[in-house]
Amino acid sequence: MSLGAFLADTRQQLEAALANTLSHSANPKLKAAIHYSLLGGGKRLRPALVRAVSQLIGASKDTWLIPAQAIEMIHVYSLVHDDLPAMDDDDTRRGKPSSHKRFNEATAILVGDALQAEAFHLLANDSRLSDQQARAMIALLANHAGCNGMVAGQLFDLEAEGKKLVPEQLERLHRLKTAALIQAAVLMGAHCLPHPDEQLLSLLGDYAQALGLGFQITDDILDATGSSDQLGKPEGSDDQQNKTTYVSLLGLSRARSEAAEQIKQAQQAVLSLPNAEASLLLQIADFVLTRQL
Ligand code: GRG
Repeated sequence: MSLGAFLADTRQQLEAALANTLSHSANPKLKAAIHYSLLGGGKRLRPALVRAVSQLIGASKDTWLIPAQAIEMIHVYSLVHDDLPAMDDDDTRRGKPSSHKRFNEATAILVGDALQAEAFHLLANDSRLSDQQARAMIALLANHAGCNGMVAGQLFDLEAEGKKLVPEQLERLHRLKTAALIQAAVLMGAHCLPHPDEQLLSLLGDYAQALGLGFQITDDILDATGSSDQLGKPEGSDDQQNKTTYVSLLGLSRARSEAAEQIKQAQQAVLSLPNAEASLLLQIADFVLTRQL
């Protein structure tokens, strides 16, 4: 299957599963607001990573779907909260009004809260996962999303507004804010098999860290060079918020080389894997570098 077909098929299966999962919400307004936020586009990169890794290690066919939904829920909660006036204050996301613009701030906060709870609820209740697998995935996701991952990075990001960061500070911020969740996606994919090999986990962890940083540097380049129509959010928003980015720190040309370097490192980490399915991980890495949104 080509990467394009793989991504399209992953998106279709994921969205069908998410639509089904959402049908149980008790509050119609909450349900509508979650539906709007969760099913309104997006590349579905993290679910694709869960599936690609689960295929690579030969996990049974549909095991990826629950962790894929869970990680996308955490990702979408972070986008909804990130767009709020108290955070990045963005009016558009994925080419549409942000959730707090379409509904209101309180509803957008609650959408994020509900998605976070739902992600862990899904993992705790799936009969395809053994208790041990569910526990491993819950611990992984909580760790990478929370105090030692994305939330910690988000606060570093907010604290950095108007300050000039040095490269080490910028890297720490993005390893937490962006790369940690990408790493969680890859490692949850590995836990689709009941007892993943430690050496494999280590290689995949290296792949994901470099991929996550490459993803963020590319995001900074797109923010500086893309149009808002293309991005589905205002272009140049990092600049307007007076944030240090890889582009402001290194310049466009060196930022491009650094993104390419990280993607090369990600690919090298999985080149030693004996399985032809690793080619999907190599192609996803190329996609992260060459994407236009
Ligand atoms: C609010 C706890 C909390 C965290 C927010 C993810 C995040 C942290 C902020 C989003 C701001 C941002 C532009 C981060 C850079 C990298 C990133 C996560 C971009 C968005 O991810 P994509 O490109 O989005 O995968 P789609 O819409 O394709 O799912």
